Amino acid sequence: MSCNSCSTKTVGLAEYASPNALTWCPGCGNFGIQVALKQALVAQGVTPHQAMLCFDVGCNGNGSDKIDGYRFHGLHGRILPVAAGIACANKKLTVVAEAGDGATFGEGVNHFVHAVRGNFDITFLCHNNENYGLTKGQASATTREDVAMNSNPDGVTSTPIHPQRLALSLGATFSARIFSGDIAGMNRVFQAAIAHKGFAFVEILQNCPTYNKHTPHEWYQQRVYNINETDHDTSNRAAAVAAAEDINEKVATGILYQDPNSVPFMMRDAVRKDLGAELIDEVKTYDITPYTSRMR
Ligand SMILES: Cc1ncc(C[n+]2csc(CCOP(=O)(O)OP(=O)(O)O)c2C)c(N)n1
Repeated sequence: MSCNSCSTKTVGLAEYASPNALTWCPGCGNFGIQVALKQALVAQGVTPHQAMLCFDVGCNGNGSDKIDGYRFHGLHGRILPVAAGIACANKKLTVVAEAGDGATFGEGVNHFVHAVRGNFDITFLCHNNENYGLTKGQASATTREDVAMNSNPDGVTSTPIHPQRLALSLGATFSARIFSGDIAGMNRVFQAAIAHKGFAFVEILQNCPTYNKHTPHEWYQQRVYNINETDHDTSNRAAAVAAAEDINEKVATGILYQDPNSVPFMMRDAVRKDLGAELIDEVKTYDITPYTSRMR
């Protein structure tokens, strides 16, 4: 195993291995996502000591103890502020956050909005299986209209959130979409997201064989194509918005938009911009006894 101070050693997949058994349903998209994440971290030369993997609550979050490295398992919908705080405190870490569409566009939609605006230096993998998987198939904010779910047996009546439209309208500096059945594609996009300076939003179109019967693995397989193999200009936000629109017939995957001049949150702060020190280097010990003694 290599570490921050002995970076000459190369990292291997085995370093991210965990002895804990995976518990996802057979055929779940989470298996491929986890494999691709490990591959991308290794390809980027990120050791488990240099990675901070942050998990939300949900089926996706049940991967938190099935991979090695520094990990944090947060509350439902709340992983982005935790990950943002970590990225601000120690810029040397590669911070990856994972959450479901329920957490991201339901409970935590406010955090998503401000994480994009802040351009915190995080890779955010949003597992969009278009339902609340862990709690057994309720409709989420991305479940399509009229689709019947366990919470809505007569079909969803609310207008779904379109993740790419939302992210790009908020000024995302990196917005990508990829299919959980495409491990090579995920590896490629995850690597670009990890290397990006700022908030890298990766929406993963994830199949859920147990509760999402409307867009199964084969449905995506027949519709997705790699937009990065076309003449799409990833630095053109309007082109990205147009390319992202279709989620029904021909679904563009790959990097839709990337701002090549993205400046992450901590580098935008004039006070800290030229400081070599990290916030964690400035942590001091304070004697708070005088303040607490009155409480006795
Ligand atoms: C604030 C809050 N609301 C609801 C729950 C209950 N809950 C736990 S997991 C979950 C579903 C998770 O769905 P999603 O975020 O889409 O992730 P998935 O399981 O599909 O990967 C819910 C509703 C909770 N733990 N906390």
